[in-house]
Amino acid sequence: MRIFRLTNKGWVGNFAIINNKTYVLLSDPITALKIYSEGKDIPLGPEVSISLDDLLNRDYTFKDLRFTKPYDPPEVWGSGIVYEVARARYSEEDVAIIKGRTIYELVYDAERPEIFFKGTANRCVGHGEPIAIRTDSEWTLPEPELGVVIDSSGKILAYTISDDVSARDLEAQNPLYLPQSKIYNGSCAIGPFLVTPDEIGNPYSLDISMRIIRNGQVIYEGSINTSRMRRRIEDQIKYLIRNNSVPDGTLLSTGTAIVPGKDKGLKHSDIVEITITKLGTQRTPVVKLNL
Ligand code: DO4
Ligand code: MG
Repeated sequence: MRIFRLTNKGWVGNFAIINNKTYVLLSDPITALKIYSEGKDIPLGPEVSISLDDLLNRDYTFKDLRFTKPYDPPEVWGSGIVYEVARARYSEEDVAIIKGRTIYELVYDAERPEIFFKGTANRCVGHGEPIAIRTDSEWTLPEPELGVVIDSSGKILAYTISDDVSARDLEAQNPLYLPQSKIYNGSCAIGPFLVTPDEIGNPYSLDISMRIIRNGQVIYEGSINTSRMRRRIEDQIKYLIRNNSVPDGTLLSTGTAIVPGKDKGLKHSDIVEITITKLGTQRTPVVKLNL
C-alpha cells in the first residue's frame, strides 16, 4: 500500500493506492498503517481516478489540487554517520577531536549510534513544498535519506523519502549547535508517499540519488545504495526507543551518504530532487528565510 495526501486551499485529503487502484482513505495515515500492519482491512472510500504524474509536477505555488506531506509525523528523529562517507564529515575543517579521533570517526565505530531529535510535523514539508535555508546560515545542504515510520514498539509501518536539511556551517562552528543546525521551519521534507514494507522488500537494496538544480542546470548529482549502510535500521530503532517512549508514527531518518561540497550550498530558488527505488521522487524548491 502507498499513502499520499493532496491539498487544495486548506483542505487536505488522504488517499491509498492498493493493487494499482487509488482510493479515498477514510482514516488518518497512521491509523491506516497500524491496521494494515495487523493484516486487517483499512477503511476505504470510493475508488478515484486521478493523474498522479500531473499532480507530482505541481509545486506549492499552484492554486489548485497538489501534493503535501503524506502525514503529520508527531516526532522526527535522525541517525548520524551511518555510512562510511559520513565518517569524514567536516574533514576539511577544524573538527572536534576526542582522544585523537574526530567525533564523527568515533561515533561511526562506536556501538551506540548517533540519534538526534529532528523536529515535529510543523517543521516538515511535503513534495513540491519549500525546504528552507535559515536566515543565519550561508552553507545549508540537503541530506537525502531513507525515512522509516515506526509505531510505539519500534515496528516499521512504512518507508518514505526524507530530506534532513542541515545548516552545516552552524554544526561546523560547534557541535553543540547541532539542534539549531537541524531543527527549524522547513528543515525536513518527507514524501511524496508512505510505502508499506511488503512493497519495499529488502530495505538494504535501494538506490538513493539526488540532484540540485539551479536556474535549470544540474549543479550537483550523487547516489548511493542502502546496502552501504553500516548500521542496520533495527539497531538504530533499538537505540531510539531505549528508555524513550515514542508515539505511533514517529519518523526516523536513517542517515546520509550523499554529501555535496561547500561550494554546493543551497541557494534561494534551487530545486532539490531526491529519488529512492520504489519510493518515487521528491522535488522541493528552496527558500531563504527572511524574518
Ligand atoms: O552529526 C551530525 C549529523 C549527521 C547526519 O545527519 C547524517 O549522517 O546524516
Ligand atoms: Mg542526516
